[in-house]
Amino acid sequence: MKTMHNIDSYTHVRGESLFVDDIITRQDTLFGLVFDAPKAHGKIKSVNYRKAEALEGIVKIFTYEDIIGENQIGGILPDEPLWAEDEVHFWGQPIAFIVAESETIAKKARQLIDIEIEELPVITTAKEAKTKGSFINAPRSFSLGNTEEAFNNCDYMLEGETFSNGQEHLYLETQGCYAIPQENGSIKLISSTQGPTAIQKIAARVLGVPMHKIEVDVTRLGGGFGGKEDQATPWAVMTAVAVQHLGKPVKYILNRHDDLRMTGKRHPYSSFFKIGLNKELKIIAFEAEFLQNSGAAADLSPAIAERTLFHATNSYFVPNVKTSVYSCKTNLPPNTAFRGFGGPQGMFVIESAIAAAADHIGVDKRLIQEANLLAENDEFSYGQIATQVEAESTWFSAKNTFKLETLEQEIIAFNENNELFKKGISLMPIAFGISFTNTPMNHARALVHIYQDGSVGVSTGAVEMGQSVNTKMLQVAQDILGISAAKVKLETTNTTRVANTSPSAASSTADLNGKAVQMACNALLDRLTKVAAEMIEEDVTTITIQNDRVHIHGKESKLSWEDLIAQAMLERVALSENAHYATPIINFDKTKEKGHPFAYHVYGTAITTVTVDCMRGIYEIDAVKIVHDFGKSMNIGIDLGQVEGALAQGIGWMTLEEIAYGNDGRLLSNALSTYKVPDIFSAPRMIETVPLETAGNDMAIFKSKAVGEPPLMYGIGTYFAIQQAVKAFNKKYKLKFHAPFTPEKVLMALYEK
Ligand code: LUZ
Ligand code: MOS
Repeated sequence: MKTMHNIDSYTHVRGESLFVDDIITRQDTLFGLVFDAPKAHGKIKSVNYRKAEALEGIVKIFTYEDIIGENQIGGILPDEPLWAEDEVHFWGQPIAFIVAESETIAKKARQLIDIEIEELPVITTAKEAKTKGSFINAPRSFSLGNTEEAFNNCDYMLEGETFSNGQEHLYLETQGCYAIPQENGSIKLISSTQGPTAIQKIAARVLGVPMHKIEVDVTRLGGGFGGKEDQATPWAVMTAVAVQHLGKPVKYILNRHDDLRMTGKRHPYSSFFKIGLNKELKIIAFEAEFLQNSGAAADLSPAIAERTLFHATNSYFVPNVKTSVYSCKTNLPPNTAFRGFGGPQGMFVIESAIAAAADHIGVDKRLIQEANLLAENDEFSYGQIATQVEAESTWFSAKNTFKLETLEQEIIAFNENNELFKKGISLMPIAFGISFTNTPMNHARALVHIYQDGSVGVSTGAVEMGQSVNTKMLQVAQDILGISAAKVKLETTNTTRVANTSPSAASSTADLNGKAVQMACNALLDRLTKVAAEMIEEDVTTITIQNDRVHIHGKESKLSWEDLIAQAMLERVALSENAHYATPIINFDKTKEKGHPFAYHVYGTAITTVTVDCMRGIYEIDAVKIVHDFGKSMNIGIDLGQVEGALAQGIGWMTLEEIAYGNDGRLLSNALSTYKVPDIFSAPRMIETVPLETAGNDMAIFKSKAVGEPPLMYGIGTYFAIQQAVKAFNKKYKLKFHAPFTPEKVLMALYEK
């Protein structure tokens, strides 16, 4: 299997990599700071900026009244102002933008702004929003077969309720943008965004200028995780408005507190399930109702709700399914994309339903899981027929490779011999659909230049956010052109070089942009082999390029890459190529809620073992052992890194990370002292990932399957392993499905009567 270091490693380690706040600023740069709502819901009676404006060094305080275009930043639905007008809908909602000669002055000014708000009732939970009929849009519903009839023929039927909390992205680099005026009213925005085109489009709308006046440039992000798919936009647009008025560069980098308070997170979900099984443990019917806590505006919530439905049956085949999802409007910051995009929330519910059923019937959870794994040609509830399914293969391979029965026996023995420590084990299979669920978003472009000295510059719509997509793009160019890595440079992601891009998201960035790079390089290669054929008087079909040299019948010739390029230049052959890729086959009909939305699925199975300290309620994750379907990995080092990172993030979501808002809508978990993320001590003591041997899938770049999001859901296994250990200590514990399973909750469960 191939591997190659992340091409950013060298500059990262030396502290030389450039992030937004590292860009050398112009001398006349001004600094921005948001003034945001100090209440979660209310009418703005008055805002008094006089004292703030009087401060020395304050240049201007911008409000909605300064907007020349539209005060509207909504992506999917037009329901979110850039700056509040007469009402606020969440604590932290931007109201004004202070621009000053320094950040310190802006901070002082912020404290001098007086605001009077007439408070309105605050909704913080999805359940309350549903009761009050507060929704973002109409609910969606998927169905297959007939659940009502099927429930009549079940031997077992269970109903239950689950909750999974939100999750803070905690990208190391906070949100921010540096905006620089150009000639004739053009503005360049250097932003930490997953979606450069989203910023260009929304900035143009708010400023009331054509998109060609706005250039967005992205070098790399210090992490995104979905938090910068839509929510990098407001800060960039604010700096752009300021530049439009002031004609000077404006920079705004959020400090951590402001970032935590003002940005949305993973959506908390309250869900209800009903599951029916027969004596053979086959799941005959499954119903679920998902209440998504969307926050105060749509943001990406409708798309995230949709993905919850797509993943509601995880990697199982269920013949009768009925699921619905409500995007509930609350007074929290608009919740947003987060690795998995609603999929993990859906999968947690069916895993909970299976756990509840197993407990009721008195069998191991894994027997029900195993009896229902998806097989070739099974139909998903949304109509796609499953092909190249690896649900059973990864499951049984994990069982065998990691000797599941031995592990189980060890756990039984350990639990018999220990009073105050108990172990638990769980299996967690995953199936994750690859493609934006919104079919029109599945496209990308690449622009490849071969310079006359033979060096190559590659531009794509992909944003590097630490996931190493640029390394993969470089590998594609290098592989197709047959040249060494040192000859290829990845350029910044810039809207003037690659336009109309989809965000780097949905685990699809390497596939979409990689296919475009592949197409561009193949077109160049075609032209170059013709030039070479003439130069060495050989038939073009015999010619390849490998290791920086032209080869004839696979044998090295005297003609070097450099000489070939020099000759192509003399012959006036085009050495640049722009290619466009759009995923074939995929489709989805929202009126029927049926189609074939995914290019393919990624599968895998994780076995998690944990030890619970039954005196204290704390726990350790002993090991997570995974068989994962990478297809044919084009860079196994990077892909294994993605699995481990995603797993840790999934474990954090399921165990430690507890977002808390007060009833007044104020974020309580507003610092790392009150919001715990996994560190080295809470990570599994051992992670072992074994790639499944498969043929790979042609819709994946070089048959190397998407890897960004799917492994996050292995973390769900931790919840059920802990639950099993708790049950081993306290037989009276009634299973609850309320994530995260924090040590406090574990302690209460251990001593529940
Ligand atoms: N973003 C998006 C995503 O806009 N559509 C998607 O389907 C998606 N899926 C996962 C992550 N981000
Ligand atoms: Mo995402 S959750 O921005 O792929």
